[in-house]
Amino acid sequence: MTLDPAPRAAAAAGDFVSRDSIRERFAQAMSAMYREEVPQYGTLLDIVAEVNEQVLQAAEGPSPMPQAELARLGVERHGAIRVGSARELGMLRRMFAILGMDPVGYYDLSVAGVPVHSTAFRPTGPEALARNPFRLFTSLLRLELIQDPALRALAARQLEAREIFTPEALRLTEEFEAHGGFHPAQAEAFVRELVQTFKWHARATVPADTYRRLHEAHRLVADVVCFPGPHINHLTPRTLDIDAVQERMPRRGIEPKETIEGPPRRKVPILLRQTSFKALAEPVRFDEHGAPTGAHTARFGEVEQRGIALTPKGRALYDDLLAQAGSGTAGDPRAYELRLQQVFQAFPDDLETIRRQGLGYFEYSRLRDARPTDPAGGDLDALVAAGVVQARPIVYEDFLPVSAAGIFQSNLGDAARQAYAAADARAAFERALGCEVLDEFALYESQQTASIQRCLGMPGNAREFRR
Ligand code: OOG
Ligand code: NI
Repeated sequence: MTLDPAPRAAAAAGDFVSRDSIRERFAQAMSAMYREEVPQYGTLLDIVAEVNEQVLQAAEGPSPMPQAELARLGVERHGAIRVGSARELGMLRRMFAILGMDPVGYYDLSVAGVPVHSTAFRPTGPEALARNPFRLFTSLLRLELIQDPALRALAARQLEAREIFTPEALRLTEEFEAHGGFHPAQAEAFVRELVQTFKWHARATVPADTYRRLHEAHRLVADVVCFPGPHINHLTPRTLDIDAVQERMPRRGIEPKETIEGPPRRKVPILLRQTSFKALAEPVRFDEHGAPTGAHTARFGEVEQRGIALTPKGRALYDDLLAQAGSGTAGDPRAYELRLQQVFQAFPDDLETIRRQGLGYFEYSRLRDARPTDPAGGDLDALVAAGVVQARPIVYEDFLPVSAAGIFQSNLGDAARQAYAAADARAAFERALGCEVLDEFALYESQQTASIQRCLGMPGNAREFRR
């Protein structure tokens, strides 16, 4: 990249479509495609819209959410895909960068018996997140965890031979990288081409018995290796009351998994709560003469409720409490829920305590009618107490590995989790990706710090006020 762009290049850049708007179109196109492919997703969107409407109407006083977040609520989605090779992951990283989505966080799912590791591609700046927070949980299959060497080699060959991107998507990516942007027609073409990669194909690329062998190694291996591309496996809307959605699903013919992943219901939602419904077995044609048909369960539905992002201290407390609740309640969902409620009493359930104890991240702002001078000598807590500065919780934009493992498992139907050696594979993942993943805590921290600096009007000094 040149440091001193020529005036002509600058003029051309002015006509480029913003990454945010390309992402917005991509999210819309993915949602429209998935609605066609999985009608239950449409039903789920209806239930979520109803519940959100009711929650907002029932809320007394000022809106429970800031305006920017309310605006994004109706279009907010995350999805998930699984790829099979370093090349596929590295290429996705370049393509998602065009949409303003960068890899945040590293999730090792092998510790939970799922042979993948993952990151979340998402927008990272507060403005981009407010515009459209579309995220894709992206997993890379870990072939080295297939024990049988012959089967491992077969899977590798299969993945080597496939091309999941259209020639036009590849060409446009290079064009974007060469020129630093897209004009409207290029943006439109790119979105159309990129969406093709995530389509469902009711056609396996291997004969039925190969599918069966890979499926026996792990269902996920078959899902990644036996198809022409990384079909989007769910798209998740965000609800303001996940318990209400969970309760309504069966009435609309959708059967949710038994328990909600993540923290229990609380007054102040923290992190992320999620529930999913099981995928239907879908007919598949196998790649052989006489084309016997079979079935594959690939796609499912999920909803999520998001709460405040936790600091490392808050997250450590969350992880600790979750582990405490998990022990000894396996197999009994009601007992688990009760225990979860009980154990989480140790996590403060009002915003001010969460803030004062440094458990969560906040965005600080001066109230409009407040005096510009500072009656409390730059003491942030005193300013908050005096009502001069307001602290709003920052929403958690990421994922939770234990929850993700629960979502994977509920849809894989694996009775027994497979045991894998917990090697640190992060470096290999980042090599495949072509860069290091961003640190989610650093992103929240810098948003909080910048807001404190704006509030106190003394850039550079806000460090002392870090929580
Ligand atoms: C991804 C499962 C994880 C979440 O929301 O935690 C996930 C997958 O099944 O590919 O989407
Ligand atoms: Ni998900």
